[in-house]
Amino acid sequence: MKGIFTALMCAFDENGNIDEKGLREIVRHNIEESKVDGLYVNGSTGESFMLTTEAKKRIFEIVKDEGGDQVKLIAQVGSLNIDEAVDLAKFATKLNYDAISAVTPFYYKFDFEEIKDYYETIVNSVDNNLIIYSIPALTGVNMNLDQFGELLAHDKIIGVKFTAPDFFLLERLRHAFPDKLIYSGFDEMLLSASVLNVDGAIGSTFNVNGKRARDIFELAQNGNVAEALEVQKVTNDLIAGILDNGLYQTIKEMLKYKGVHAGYCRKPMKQLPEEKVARAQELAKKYM
Ligand code: MN9
Repeated sequence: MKGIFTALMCAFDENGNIDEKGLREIVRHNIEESKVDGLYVNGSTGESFMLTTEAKKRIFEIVKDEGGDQVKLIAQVGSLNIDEAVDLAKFATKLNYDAISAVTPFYYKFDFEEIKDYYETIVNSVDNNLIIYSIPALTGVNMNLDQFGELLAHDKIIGVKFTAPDFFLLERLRHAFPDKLIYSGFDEMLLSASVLNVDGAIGSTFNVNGKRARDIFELAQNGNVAEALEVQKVTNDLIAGILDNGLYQTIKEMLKYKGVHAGYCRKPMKQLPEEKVARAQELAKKYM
């Protein structure tokens, strides 16, 4: 379960329906071109928090069918509706997903006892392992080292997708839990996380920049930090361009430029105006 995992995009048509052919092409592109070790399915990048349960299940099925035996698969099942989270965890486990993951419960400012109960309810409902998805900037949930420790004390809670710019906490976590899986979640900070000896990374930009991500991670692991920094610099020129132009829409337009039918983002995400589509195409031409 170590290595480079793409936070998988999903292709939607202009009405927001899953474009199955497009989704299959995105999976293939990640396996064949980005050459990643695994896929993180139905996370933020998959626009999962805007989808019905039925759509999430269909995506789990399609991705398993298309890529299942060639890469590791992690199913993000977190939801404010805990029954949905449990239902999805069971569904993905039945499909043989290698692990499940759940975002910290957000919006209602749950206390830690409630957060712990949420994770235990989900993980105890399945015969599978769980990776905590921590992304404080979007959820508003900040856990400290002791709280991570309380969750990670559970045998089946095997790791954390750490999407935060807090390298002090990341270092503390790494040293406190040498046997747990810690994944870097911000692609623009991959080198900084890699030198702290994370086990891998999960990122949206790996859909279009998977090889550079692997280079950064492996160069840093082998102590070639100066070389890794060169690759991170190019990567961050690309990521700055993507963020400036509209994150998910731009990645989709870049994929489309390469012949991958990545479709559109779901409302309320908006479509890119023509000049931004052109900008995305320039990025694809330059960096892919
Ligand atoms: O899964 C991603 N987070 C979100 C991790 O999309 C919210 C990252 O890969 C970022 O998209 C990326 C750009 O900031 O680092």
